[in-house]
Amino acid sequence: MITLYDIPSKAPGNVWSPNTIKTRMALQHKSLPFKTVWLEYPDIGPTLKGIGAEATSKWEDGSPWYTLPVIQDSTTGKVVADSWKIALYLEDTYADKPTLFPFGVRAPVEFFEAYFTETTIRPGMRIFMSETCYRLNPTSEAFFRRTREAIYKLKIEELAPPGPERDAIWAAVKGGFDKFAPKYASNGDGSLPFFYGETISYADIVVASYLLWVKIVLGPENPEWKEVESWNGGRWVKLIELLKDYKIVDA
Ligand SMILES: N[C@@H](CCC(=O)N[C@@H](CS)C(=O)NCC(=O)O)C(=O)O
Repeated sequence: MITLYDIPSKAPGNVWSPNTIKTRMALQHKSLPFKTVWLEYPDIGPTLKGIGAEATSKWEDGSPWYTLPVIQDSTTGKVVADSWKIALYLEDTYADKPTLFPFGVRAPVEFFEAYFTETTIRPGMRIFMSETCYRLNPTSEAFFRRTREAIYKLKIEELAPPGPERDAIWAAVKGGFDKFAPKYASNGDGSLPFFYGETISYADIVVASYLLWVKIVLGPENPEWKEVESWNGGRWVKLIELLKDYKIVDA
């Protein structure tokens, strides 16, 4: 059995993190059953150190920065950190299951993820970070607030206050999606929904995971999310709909 470590929230079903949603969807694409262990932010480092997970980055002071998702696979005894490394691990370890990387190639998907996040997500980080903070449970919220305020050198409330500053951030996010959408749709006659046309791959899981993050932290009825739904001919709602069988919330 695979154990997925994830971060809970006040959102229905707990799930919100784009990186752990990628792993949730990847596990389901491969039809691999898993169970979730929920960790509030302050417990991530100590717990992961305890199970021998690798840190994925470093804090400014050089100390290890532990992040989720992490999976622990009781069949192989392996502990894997980082959503991309987990996708590769699942692909290699469970090669007989449906592939996350059609044609056996990973590089196009790795480049795709980097391009997608840089173009569409990075411009909106101030909005997404503040909205994430408001959705976390109190102990996580306090940790997230302290660490992110230190990084941005601003109060969370100052990251994307309503008004012209926030409108400009949204305009940049929309500009990013307008640039990205025609490239994503450049297979066939432009109507095919996935990176590989009609075939779901890890690339589509990445896009859907970030969209679900935005939808969850804003809330499905939020006017800003409703705007996203209308962008690029409704392509993003359709994508989420096409991946709806990959249930991101535990049964
Ligand atoms: N490159 C990592 C990034 C993971 C990441 O940033 N995870 C966030 C949640 S979305 C986290 O666990 N942060 C813990 C912290 O900031 O202390 C991956 O793709 O898994």
